[in-house]
Amino acid sequence: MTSSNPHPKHSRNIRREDSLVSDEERQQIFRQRGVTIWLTGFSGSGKSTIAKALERHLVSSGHYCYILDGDNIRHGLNRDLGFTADDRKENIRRIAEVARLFNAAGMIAITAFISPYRSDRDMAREIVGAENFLEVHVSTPLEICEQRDPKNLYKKARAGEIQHFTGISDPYEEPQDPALRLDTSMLEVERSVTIIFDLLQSRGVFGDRS
Ligand code: ADX
Repeated sequence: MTSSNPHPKHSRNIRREDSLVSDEERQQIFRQRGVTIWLTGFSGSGKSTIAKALERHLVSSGHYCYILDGDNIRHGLNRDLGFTADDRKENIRRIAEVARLFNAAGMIAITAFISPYRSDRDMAREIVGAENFLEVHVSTPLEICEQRDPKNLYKKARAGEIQHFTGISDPYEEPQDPALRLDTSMLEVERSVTIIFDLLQSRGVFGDRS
């Protein structure tokens, strides 16, 4: 137990095991580096749509990736969490830990969570590792997200039937320096995918293969 351990009670008498397989070996097998594409933005901004189209494109071009999506993860791993600031923080912490494991396994993780708090996204960057963390702000304006209202949630939030709804009765803190900003009211989905793919290439994620 070290004094820097924030949870000494739960984490006594454990220590990390090193793998006999190096990151470099995994990168050679997968011919890619495991990174996390962290999509953040309002509900209805287009995060899931971009994530799915990007996953389709990456897999079609022979890459390994997997989507972690708010609505899906909240049915399983994070089914015990709601939407208070503390619960959102724990939601993001667990997702970041999962993304880190995916990356360590050689997989590209695409995450689609509102992740409204800057401090939580900073925590995610720290957990994943800044060198592997690409923050993408899906910056579609709130008015457009509310017009789209694909799940009728904005209507319910306006009517007071949902509390703490991001953009209506809860804050969204915009990223100050994201790797990309994509406004889906201005960009076709395929254009957004190309922009992210080009970013991955420029960051050397695919080595010299693509
Ligand atoms: S986050 O804030 O913790 O990152 P997350 O992305 O997991 O949120 O989940 C957001 C999804 O949960 C929304 O797309 C919406 O479908 C649903 N939802 C239900 N209640 C709320 C709420 N109060 N605020 C935001 N989204 C909500």
